[in-house]
Amino acid sequence: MKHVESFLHRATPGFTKRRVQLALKGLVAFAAIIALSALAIADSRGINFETSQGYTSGSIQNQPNGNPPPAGWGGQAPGVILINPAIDQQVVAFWPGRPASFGDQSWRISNAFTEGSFGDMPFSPSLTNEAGETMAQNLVYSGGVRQNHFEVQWGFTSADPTGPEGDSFVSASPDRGDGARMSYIRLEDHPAGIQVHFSDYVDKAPYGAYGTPFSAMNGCEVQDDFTDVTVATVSRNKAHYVRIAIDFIDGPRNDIVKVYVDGTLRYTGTTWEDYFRWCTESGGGTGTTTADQSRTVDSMLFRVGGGVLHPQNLGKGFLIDNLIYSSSRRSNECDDHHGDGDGDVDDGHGRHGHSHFHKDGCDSHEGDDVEHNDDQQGHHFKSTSVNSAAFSTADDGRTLTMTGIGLDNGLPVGFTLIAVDRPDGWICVRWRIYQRDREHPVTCGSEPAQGRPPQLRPPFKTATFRRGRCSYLFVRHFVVHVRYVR
Ligand SMILES: [Ca+2]
Ligand SMILES: [Ca+2]
Ligand SMILES: [Ca+2]
Repeated sequence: MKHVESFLHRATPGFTKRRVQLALKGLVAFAAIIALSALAIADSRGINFETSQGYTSGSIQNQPNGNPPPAGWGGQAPGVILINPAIDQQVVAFWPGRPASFGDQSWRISNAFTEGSFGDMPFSPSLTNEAGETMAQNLVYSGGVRQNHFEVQWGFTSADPTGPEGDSFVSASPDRGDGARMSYIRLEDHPAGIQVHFSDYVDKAPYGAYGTPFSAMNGCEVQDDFTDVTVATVSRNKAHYVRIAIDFIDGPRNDIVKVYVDGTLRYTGTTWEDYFRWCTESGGGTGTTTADQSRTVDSMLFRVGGGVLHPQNLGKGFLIDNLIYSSSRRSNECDDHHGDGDGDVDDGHGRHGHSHFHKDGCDSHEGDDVEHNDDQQGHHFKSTSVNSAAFSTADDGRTLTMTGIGLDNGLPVGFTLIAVDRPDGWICVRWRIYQRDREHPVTCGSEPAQGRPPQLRPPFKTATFRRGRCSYLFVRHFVVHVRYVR
């Protein structure tokens, strides 16, 4: 049996070094700094319409700082169509009764003037990286690195919360910059409250299909149409927030749009993908994969459509503020996770060891690695492959569980490593066994030590030892400092 040793994490402030009596022989424990990264945002914009961001009172055209699209607000671009000056919209300062969260300045828009057009309506600044299906059409209107997830949230309230409006509305849509809207939210201001409407395009059976114009036509028949769902009715005199999260998934009838109002999921629907794919009026419906595709998005189109004038709403309408939108990649959420750990261990008597782990995604990836080296004890473990990993998040922390095989002082073992990023507190010991598989694969039991493993205090998390021809490594929950990479 190997010499009994315990090691203390020397990088944990407030954790005084002390020896811990261990019942097991040959224990080596180490602690690590781990980094479990979450989904990376590829590209985002946040607009509060304040002077600090370069916004000033007046038309939103070329704001902030005189920037035309795509860096600033404007009409369709490229092509540089200006926002129709007849549209009743402007950045306003110190609006009476504005919600505190809106700051000093907001953007006001009303439907005093409307029209049936798209290109001369207000478009927000473009993201660098568009979002859409792999084959979605961007033409000249969006670009960058194609992402498949888009999120947008904005705050709104009535600019005239005590008025008798019954016909005040504005719509907002993720768009690539020319009016090819992929989703839709409409705000309607009424004396009883502001209604939030959502619309998607639903292809009912028989479904559109690639092949011929006749197979495609099934996606744009009389039974197929845009919906109009009232997802919430909220008060007129407070700030409310609507958020839509879109997963663009290749192929028809599968995009996912989740609509949240004030943080609560109100509706799950789809995009307008199959309108563009199957309807000839949008350029689709040919039956070919070249023409029949959905569209990309990289900005928000705020539209006052219809063509009917509402002069009584002049100077009223809605205040819009705190607009945030982003594109990101969610091909396989598991593949967007990464775990890293590095730990130096010290027994307080000059002996030193080092541990390291790295894991990308949930399947086996090149570069995955688990190592522990302690020269003084002559102990070296290195993984030969990490076969799987699972990342989970709970209220009390994130967990990375890795399984694989490796060499423990040259002898083959299997292993499980559990890293928990819980920042403090006590955690019950959990054990996993490495079983060496040499000449006799089943000679190593799962309870190799006398009695049960001891309750170790944090930050210990792993333990290895040998008995006879068997080599074991225990991994337990542990507590260390955590560094998040977002
Ligand atoms: Ca503001
Ligand atoms: Ca259909
Ligand atoms: Ca789709």
